[in-house]
Amino acid sequence: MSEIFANIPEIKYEGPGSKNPLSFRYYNADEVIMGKKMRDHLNFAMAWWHNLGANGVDMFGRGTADKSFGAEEGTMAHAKAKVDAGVEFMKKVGIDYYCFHDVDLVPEASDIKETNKRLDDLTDYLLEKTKGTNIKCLWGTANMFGNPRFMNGAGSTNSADVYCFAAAQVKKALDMTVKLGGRGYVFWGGREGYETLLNTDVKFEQENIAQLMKMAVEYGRSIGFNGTFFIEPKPKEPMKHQYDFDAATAIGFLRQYGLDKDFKMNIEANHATLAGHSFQHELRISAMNGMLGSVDANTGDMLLGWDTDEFPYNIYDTTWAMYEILKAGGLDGGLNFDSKNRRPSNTYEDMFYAFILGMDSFALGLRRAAAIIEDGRIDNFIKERYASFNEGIGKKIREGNTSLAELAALADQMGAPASPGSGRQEYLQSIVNDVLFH
Ligand code: XUL
Ligand code: CO
Repeated sequence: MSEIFANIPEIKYEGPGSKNPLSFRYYNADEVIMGKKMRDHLNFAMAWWHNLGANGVDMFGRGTADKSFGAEEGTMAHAKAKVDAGVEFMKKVGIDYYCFHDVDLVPEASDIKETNKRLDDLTDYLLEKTKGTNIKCLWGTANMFGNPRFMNGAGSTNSADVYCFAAAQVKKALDMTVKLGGRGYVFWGGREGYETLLNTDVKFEQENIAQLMKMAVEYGRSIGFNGTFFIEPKPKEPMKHQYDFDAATAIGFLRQYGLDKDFKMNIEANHATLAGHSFQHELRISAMNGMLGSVDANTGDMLLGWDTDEFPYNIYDTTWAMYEILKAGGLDGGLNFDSKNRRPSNTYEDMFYAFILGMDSFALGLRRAAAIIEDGRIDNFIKERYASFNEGIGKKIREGNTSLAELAALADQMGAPASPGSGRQEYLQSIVNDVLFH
């Protein structure tokens, strides 16, 4: 069969000095960093919806990129052409995983039975095309936000009939995730939130979402899904207020409803910044709760207030993300590029440049994060900073072996505490720059 990306070769590692635009400067898949191959630290994945679907359409204009791949859009022939393009693309950039929503794979029919038949066909075709390769699913999900039936939410809908359709889609998406060898299953609460409390019972809606997730766990485990369920927090867009605002909110929800053993977080960089946090903050909050599961690797534009889903470029961000991931001992999932080309970057070559940028940015981040950890100055400083809790009354506080009365008596004796010491932020930042750029 003829190539779709005919003028693009396999992208190879050529090292930092290379001027070849179709090469990696930092991503060397089989190179070992801190005891593990780069490919296994990073587990890069392609988001089916952006790379094979997004054509640059926005609120003000039509698409600029041709993603027909030689077939008529909206047909099963096109759905299969996307598989051909996706598999060729993944082989050429050297990534082993993809992520999908049900309706990214096939055009949705008006009857769900017909949609499911199309999904069966398409997943058969996808398995056939990836046979003999390492390419498989990282995670699957159901799109429960695009179809008008979900206008009032999916798990959070006011309509029991619509809730049935949400359940049916989750069931089918779980079947497909298992069929395609997926390591995870994602719930991104696209329309799970509200516009106004004048028509909304928040507690009722959250209980129903939890119930849908419980049924998903029960069903998933019953069909042999041993992977991790993920919640992908996002504070807003499309809803004014979304229930999975950020990692802390989503973790509290999971614990409240007894879902915390089966679920972890899928942290998206652009969602973190929409919530007024840094990417690193969201990763840290997830990791310290034992719930860092997977990552949607992208970046927002700090001058814009919406989800721009850009390819990662900022090495400080990727370094601190990889620092958190290394410290957490890795991910159950991987780094899914939930990222899309800018509208004017509309050629096939641009799709490759985008992945080269994203993969190299995270590969460089991994190298520099390992260097920061191996350098040790930052970690030692943090350890030292809390040293007053290593012995004496500090130790008793940590062990829960004291009381307000004992501590107050000590404060009386002291009169005033010694200075807690400088935070040394500027000194620490200069160490970071030294490790990053020397
Ligand atoms: C939307 C978003 C989704 C999820 C999967 O902002 O990030 O594409 O990643 O539903
Ligand atoms: Co995402």
